[in-house]
Amino acid sequence: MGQDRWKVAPAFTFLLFIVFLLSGTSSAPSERRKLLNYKINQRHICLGCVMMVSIIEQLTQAHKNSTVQEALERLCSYLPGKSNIRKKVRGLSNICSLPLMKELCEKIENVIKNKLPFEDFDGDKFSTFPTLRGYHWRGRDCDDGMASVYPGRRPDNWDAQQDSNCNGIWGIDRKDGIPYEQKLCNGTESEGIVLLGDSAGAHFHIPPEWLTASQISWKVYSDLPETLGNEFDWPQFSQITGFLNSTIGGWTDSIYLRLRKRNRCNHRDYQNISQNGASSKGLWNFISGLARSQKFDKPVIVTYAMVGNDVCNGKADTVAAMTTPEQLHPNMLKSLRYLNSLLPKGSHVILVGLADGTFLWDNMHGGYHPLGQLNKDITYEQVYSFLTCLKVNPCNGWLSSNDTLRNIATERALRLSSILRGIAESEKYASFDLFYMDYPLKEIAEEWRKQGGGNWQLIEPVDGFHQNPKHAQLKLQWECGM
Ligand SMILES: *[C@@H]1O[C@H](CO)[C@@H](O)[C@H](O)[C@H]1NC(C)=O
Ligand SMILES: *[C@@H]1O[C@H](CO)[C@@H](O)[C@H](O)[C@H]1NC(C)=O
Ligand SMILES: *[C@@H]1O[C@H](CO)[C@@H](O)[C@H](O)[C@H]1NC(C)=O
Ligand SMILES: *[C@@H]1O[C@H](CO)[C@@H](O)[C@H](O)[C@H]1NC(C)=O
Ligand SMILES: CC(=O)N[C@H]1CO[C@H](CO)[C@@H](O)[C@@H]1O
Repeated sequence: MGQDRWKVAPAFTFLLFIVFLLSGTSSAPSERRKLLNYKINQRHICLGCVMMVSIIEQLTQAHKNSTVQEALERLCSYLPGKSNIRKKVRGLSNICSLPLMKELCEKIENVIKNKLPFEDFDGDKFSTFPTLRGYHWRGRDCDDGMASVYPGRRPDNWDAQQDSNCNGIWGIDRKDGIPYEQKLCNGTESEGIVLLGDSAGAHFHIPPEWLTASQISWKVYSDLPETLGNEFDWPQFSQITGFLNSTIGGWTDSIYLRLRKRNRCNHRDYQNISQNGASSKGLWNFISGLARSQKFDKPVIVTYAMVGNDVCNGKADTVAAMTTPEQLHPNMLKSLRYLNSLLPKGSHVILVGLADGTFLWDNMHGGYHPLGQLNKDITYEQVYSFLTCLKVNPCNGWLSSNDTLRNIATERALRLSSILRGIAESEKYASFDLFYMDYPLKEIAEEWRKQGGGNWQLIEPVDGFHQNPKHAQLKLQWECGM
């Protein structure tokens, strides 16, 4: 695809950033295209605007007290392309003009909706296209013209003629006339990996360089197109389904890569069905995105990891909006019954408990946000309360200076985790066995301390909320017992 359609302005970035922060609190069901129907309201525009002004201010200072106009010019010159939009931004004198910002947002929405279709020609849910929930999200299709060819399939006729499961193994060994797939894969218990998760699972990340004046340069925005296409998630680097070496810090290691290393027959057999803002309440709406056939496919390991949004929400009465144990229990049973009808026999399902979000406040509130690093003037405590004030705080319970409230959130998280544990202990299913594990935050922090790190380094700097790559890496090591 050409780069032309990506001549976008930074205003979008920040607005979209806000929209995605907000989507961290809603559990609206959405399909590929609906995912891109951003709801933009005055509050987000205002926050986007404040962030813009803040970046411009920093730029005027970092570049020898240049004027706002010069700073804006500079920001524009860092952006790819020479589109009208860029000209428009360049011509902006009143950067807080709400109607104009709104217009810009609508434009990008149209660009994404009309010109960037998800490409899946044979309708098997697997694609040869990376972003927009293509192969960065689930294994790359090796024949997008045939619905019976996709990763994870049990081989047709031992793949003597064609690679029906896209693992790169097919054909017949001339020496003995035995198909390679049969020789190499039969009896090896090859299996795939699926993640049903929230933004932590999808590996949510906004590069802090985008917001930190001293680091802004032309290079900094070069990832922008891909990042937008992936909804600010980086599943290709994530700890469950990651497969590409990271360009956002650290190297990639994932359960998928380990399964693949152990057995090359598992190549490409991964699916991430994660969504920013997902929770047990929304699970039912998107579990149907999972592509697996009891009849035709190999077993899978399914990890259910909704680690925050059952407690986190942006509602004013945040406690009332938290998932209750009485809601969680039937929701989970319904989803598990569905999985039982879908998953091939011999699969595994792992339920991960909720993370304890008091970690966020305890470790972040006094530190400086990237927007405030230049002048040492914006702390996370201020950012959190600003977000609350604008009604876009992704987690009113934990990102709050009210410790009674933070404790209520933690108690609820513990209750919900214990429901998950109880289900894993008592329910039995024919297609899979069921396990529970706590979210190992304490163990991760402990390990990181041993390596000389500080807890705050385990949290995403831009939003002060999500886990970062270091965190994910330590978590994987802990889960894999090394
Ligand atoms: C910018 O101007 C302020 C006051 O006019 C001055 O204190 C500061 O040192 C200047 N910064 C730079 C980078 O020139
Ligand atoms: C595949 O392996 C199973 C057991 O490991 C064996 O019973 C079966 O005969 C094998 N099939 C072929 C076609 O090699
Ligand atoms: C990532 O890079 C490291 C070091 O260059 C290499 O050893 C590793 O195999 C790479 N991993 C992937 C998934 O490409
Ligand atoms: C803190 O939160 C609790 C629980 O929601 C609430 O009852 C209390 O009034 C709050 N305290 C303050 C100072 O806002
Ligand atoms: C390609 C892909 O994985 N698509 C699915 C990912 O998950 C969402 C729900 O979160 C589904 O709507 C997509 O179809």
